[in-house]
Amino acid sequence: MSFNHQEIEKKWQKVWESRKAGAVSESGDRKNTLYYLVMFPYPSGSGLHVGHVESYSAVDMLARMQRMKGKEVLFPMGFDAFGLPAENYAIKTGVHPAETTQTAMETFRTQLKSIGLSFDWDREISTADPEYYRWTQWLFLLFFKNGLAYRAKSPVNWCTGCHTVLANEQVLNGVCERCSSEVMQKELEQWFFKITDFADRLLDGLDTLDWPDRIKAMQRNWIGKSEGAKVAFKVKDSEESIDVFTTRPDTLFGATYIVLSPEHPLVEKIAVDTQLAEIEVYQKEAAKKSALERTELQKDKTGVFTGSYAINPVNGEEVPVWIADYVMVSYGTGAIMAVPAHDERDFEFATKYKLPIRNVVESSAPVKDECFTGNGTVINSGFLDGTLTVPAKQVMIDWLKKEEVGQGTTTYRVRDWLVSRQRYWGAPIPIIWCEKCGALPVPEEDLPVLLPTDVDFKPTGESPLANSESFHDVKCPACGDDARRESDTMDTFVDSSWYYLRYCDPKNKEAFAEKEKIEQWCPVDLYVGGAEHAVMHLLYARFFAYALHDLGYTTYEEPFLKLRNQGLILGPDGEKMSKSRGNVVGPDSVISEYGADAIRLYEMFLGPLEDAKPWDTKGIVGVRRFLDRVWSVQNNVIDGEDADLLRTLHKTIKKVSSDLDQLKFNTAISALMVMTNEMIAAKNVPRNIYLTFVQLLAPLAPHIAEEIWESLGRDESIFVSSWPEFDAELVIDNEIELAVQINGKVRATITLAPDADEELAMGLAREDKNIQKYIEGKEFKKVIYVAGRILNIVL
Ligand code: ANZ
Ligand code: ZN
Repeated sequence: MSFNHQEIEKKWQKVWESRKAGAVSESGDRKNTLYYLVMFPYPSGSGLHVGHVESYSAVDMLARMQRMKGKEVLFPMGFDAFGLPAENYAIKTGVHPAETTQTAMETFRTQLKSIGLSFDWDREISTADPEYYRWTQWLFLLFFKNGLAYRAKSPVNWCTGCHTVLANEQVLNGVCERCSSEVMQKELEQWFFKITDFADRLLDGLDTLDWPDRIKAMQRNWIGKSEGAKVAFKVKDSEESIDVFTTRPDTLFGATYIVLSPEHPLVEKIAVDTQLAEIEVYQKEAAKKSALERTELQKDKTGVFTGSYAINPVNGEEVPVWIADYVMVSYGTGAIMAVPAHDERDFEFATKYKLPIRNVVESSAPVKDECFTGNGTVINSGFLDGTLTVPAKQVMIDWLKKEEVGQGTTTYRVRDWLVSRQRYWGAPIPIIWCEKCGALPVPEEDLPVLLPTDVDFKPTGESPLANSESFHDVKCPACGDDARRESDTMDTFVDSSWYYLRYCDPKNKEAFAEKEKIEQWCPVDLYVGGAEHAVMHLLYARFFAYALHDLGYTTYEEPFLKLRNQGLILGPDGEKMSKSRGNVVGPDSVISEYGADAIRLYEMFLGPLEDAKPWDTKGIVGVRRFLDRVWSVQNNVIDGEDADLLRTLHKTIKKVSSDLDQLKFNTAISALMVMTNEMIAAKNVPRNIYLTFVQLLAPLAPHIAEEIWESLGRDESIFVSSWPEFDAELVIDNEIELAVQINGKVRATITLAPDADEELAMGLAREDKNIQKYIEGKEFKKVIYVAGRILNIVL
């Protein structure tokens, strides 16, 4: 017997919408609130995909259950609406991004509603809405006024396809993570956020979070803390001195040459005239290479001698200064002391250019390699001789400090976050440039700085906003002279770094969110989204949270206490879904054929939330059949009792509740399936048992649950009913398997009640053939029996 899902689902979606079923009461006790968040989607033209359905359904199920448990659950949805795809589409077709984004958001909204997700739709936000980006701009200015946003010239990543700079995080294996074009290094003036100020705290904070270990490890790596020393090498016959960063100050006596990165500002100052031409050619070549080509991928190290020498402070030795592109300008100090005997890169380089190699570490075990990178005893190193390398580091650091030629230091791999983009579809950076007064914040009352509509989007390398006169020309807010607006826009990751705060107070016109409302909900209790955001989004949002905390806007540092990543849903062929492979399954047709409840259950039933799992078209039929069976039980409802079913019910309550708490949706669904089979087998099902069962099903398959609930005469929504609790007595199993040991070794198992007495247990053991073999004719020394746990016969 089947039910008409189309009718039922539409009916309940309308009811929920008119009742504002996802809304929260703001007056609630903070202890009774939960904030459940899913990563908001980029409203792409192709609509919702099955991956969205997976994570949103999962969290919706939990939100619905928690509400039935009496919690106030904030569960909002919005759109990450700025970004390159809409802009690129506009370049191709001439349709304005605002228009395509609007259409896409409407499609998304309709699709999201069609799966019965209980979002609080009154809190919907769009990052491209001027009422939202006004506050993105305001936050930019807050950072600017507090020294956390600054403009600086530095070598940056330039995407040759997108014609814009990229953050380091957006460069994957040397190419643009979005368009896969080559990324070059360019020296440009750009806007940065001072994420490096927080590096240590962002690292330590990870220890407090319930996040997947893999994500934490990626963040730790990205932040990349390295402890070592800075050492100054005076340049011979010059006032200059070169600071190097090393993690091995214990090998300072083994430094036989110095390498500057080709971009190092000292290169021009210290190189001898005759070397300049060759150096310039080399610098140009290096600029064309990506960071990866210069480091990991580089097979053959190259470099040029500057013609100058530096003095090793520890022994007064003169060592040649080279430039080489295996040294990166933006790491450490952009200069190294090369210790070829103990560093592989230096070894390779020294071998090629016939530079001296001096062994200063002796390994306790015999080593064959000419280059020994491990720890051992320091040799050929004056006052360090005989010391083990690890303590020698500190001895050397103390010496450097005493001689005032160096100090211990910590370096991080993470760079400040480059936030400016030379593209159109983003929030304009709210700065005014005046020749006299410099960079000034747009006065607060003039926010938002609206995106002009009269611009040519074509990426030229310059920001499209620069060619809009109406936008560009402005008076200086300080002196009133002619000035110009900053024409770069912000990286869209800025928009998504604070959106969860706006949900707390989405209509506020005076502030990005009132502190009290933030307090009411934040930090987020559970955050679910794709693992691809491991570094960028999650690191940036954490930086925002720390900064806002320090500036007094919040009382917590970490924004997302618990994080889970949904696994990829693969195509039916087991490959990643992609248009080019033709294996993309869209949710719409599944919903119309089998229903929203079916797709929700089905995606959760595919496997554990965090695993990758292939779409299985046959599986959906099975899930739908399960719902039909649940539906059919209505016809067999009686007013009566059934002790066996009651026991099953209570075990199911226990299992479903604990599985959902642990995000084990697939096993919760299995338990419901098992119970359904029992109800069908029982023929007659007591009304209360069935109703309670339907309550358990409700968070997972909300439409059918509401419908059954109503048709059995309940007039309030099932979602205002209370989540069932199990009776501890009823979940105790009637019988268990108990291991029988002979002298501590398990020889058989017997089946009995968990509270059976020793006499019964021994009786059963004596009946067992296996046990009989062991005990025949023997005398028992001792019998150890703990009901429900163990029976051990000692002979
Ligand atoms: C001397 C030395 C001796 C080094 C030795 C290593 C082994 P991590 O651990 O990644 O922080 N280095 C420093 N700055 C660099 C730059 N801008 N580009 C490329 N390499 C750079 O690596 C730190 C080590 O990488 C530093 O310690 C330095 O080489 C090199 F037996 O100094 B070492
Ligand atoms: Zn001025």
